[in-house]
Amino acid sequence: GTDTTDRTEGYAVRVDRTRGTIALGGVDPAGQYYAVQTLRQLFVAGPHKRWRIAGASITDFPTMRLRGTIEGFYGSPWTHAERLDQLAFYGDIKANTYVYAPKDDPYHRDRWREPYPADLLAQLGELVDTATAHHVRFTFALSPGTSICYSSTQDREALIAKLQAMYDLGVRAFSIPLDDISYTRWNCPEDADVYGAPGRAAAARAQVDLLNDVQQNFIETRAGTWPLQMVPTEYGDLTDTPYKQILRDTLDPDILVMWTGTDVVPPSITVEQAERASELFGRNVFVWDNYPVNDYAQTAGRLLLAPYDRREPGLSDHLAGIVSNPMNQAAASKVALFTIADFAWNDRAYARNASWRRAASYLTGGDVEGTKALLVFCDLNHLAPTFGSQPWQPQAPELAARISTFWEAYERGDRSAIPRLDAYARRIVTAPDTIRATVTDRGFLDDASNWLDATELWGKAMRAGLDTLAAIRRNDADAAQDARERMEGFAEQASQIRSVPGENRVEGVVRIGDGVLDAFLDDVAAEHDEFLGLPPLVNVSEGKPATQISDYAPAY
Ligand code: LOG
Repeated sequence: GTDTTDRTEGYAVRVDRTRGTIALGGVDPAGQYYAVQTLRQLFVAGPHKRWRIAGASITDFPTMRLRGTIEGFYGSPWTHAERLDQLAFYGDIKANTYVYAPKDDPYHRDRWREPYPADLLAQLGELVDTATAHHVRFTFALSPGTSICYSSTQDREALIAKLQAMYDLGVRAFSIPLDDISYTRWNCPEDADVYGAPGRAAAARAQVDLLNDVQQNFIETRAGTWPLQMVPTEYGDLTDTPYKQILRDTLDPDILVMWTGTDVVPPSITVEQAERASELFGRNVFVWDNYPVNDYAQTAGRLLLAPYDRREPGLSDHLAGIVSNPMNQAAASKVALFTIADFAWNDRAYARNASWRRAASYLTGGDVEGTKALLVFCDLNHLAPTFGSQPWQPQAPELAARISTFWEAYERGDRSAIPRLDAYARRIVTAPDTIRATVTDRGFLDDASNWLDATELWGKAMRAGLDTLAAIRRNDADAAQDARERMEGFAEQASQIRSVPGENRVEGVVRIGDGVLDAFLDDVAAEHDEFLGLPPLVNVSEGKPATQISDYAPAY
């Protein structure tokens, strides 16, 4: 028999090959829906256009209650079509939450008091219905913090009216984010009379007053609603402060509090940190994970395509859930989102590489060559920056490992070194065409277009670099010179490709395998210089890292 489960959103599937039967059962409507999603994954294409399925016995349920995304970035908000596509995707990956909080929707933040015009309201209504159809909770967020007068009845009424309009559309989950606002000055003189001189403790009192009011007099008096969510102004640290004390002691215990980890973009999240955050806020925190968001300076010119990582198994015991803040490019975010949904579903069973492969396979509709090509491409876009200079995920780990193996073999005089790395360089060159032929998601191809173009050129530069080394080994000076010029030509062309205006919030030269692939080309150039009898260049910048050509001088 197949075990059943009583866990929320749980389900069981049994495929009995001898009897020729398939049985599905869900604890609740979401569980039934997830049983079908899993069943779809079990079918594989067989010969003669027939589908095949193996025997299976599955009992499954999510470890985290809330899983999904928060569209919470700065810069170009997702389009209506992108949002509809995302909501369907969340159903496929068993994510149940979408928080609508785009910083640059004026009606969400800057002009929060103003009602949505009819056309935008109609679109939001369509999102709500689509979300519901995929068992996703459309969560409407309103961010009044830049201008609200907490003690003003008029402002409270404007806020409730805005939420009510969304309730009337069918929204049953709400959030009041108070991130990225000043909490050491008031927006109106009256707040000083009611809550005291401006400061962090007074800000906490004012925020709690507003949020408890919304929870008790809006949420609790409307049928079918979920508990209110909020983002504290102190969302990214573990320091106890009067602000956090007041939240923990006086914020209605039903209200969910978000937390981004120990930084805005944390290098990791441990169980101990989550436990501490939950202690500080007096409830299991709801993680807003700033990955793969690419709206800050360090992400200029980047797509972030690494799998979710360095979030410790066991987090599910201390969190209300995890939502990802994705990239301005919705479809390109799917690689990361697929893996984040995996982690949130079952953190203890999460395996980053397996999840990454399945994400690539999903995007190519199971095409084997396409999946491999996509993983080569994702490896070249693996770097995940933090707000500091140190990335939390390294660039191109697969390529870096192959290059370091290559140099060892090359120095040893191993004749297979060049052809072996060249085979991988050829995969880099052909990956873009293969991806364009196999990835079924048009949005992904659009989002990634410039990165695909750059990948082909960097791959060609790498192959020309390997030609340079092969010519050096043959002592063929003309061929070496010619290959080096081709290498530099391709690299130069690749360096001209920039991000699409209006997409990456911080525009820049498209980054592909940077620090790894370009470093390889530099090393090839150095080998060639040596072959020509030119003196090697040394860093003369007095011990500091060399950052410009003038930091280098020939060593005589
Ligand atoms: C913003 C967020 C932004 C992110 C990354 C939170 C809670 N708020 O520093 O809107 O996308 O950083 O730049 C943020 O993370 N503030």
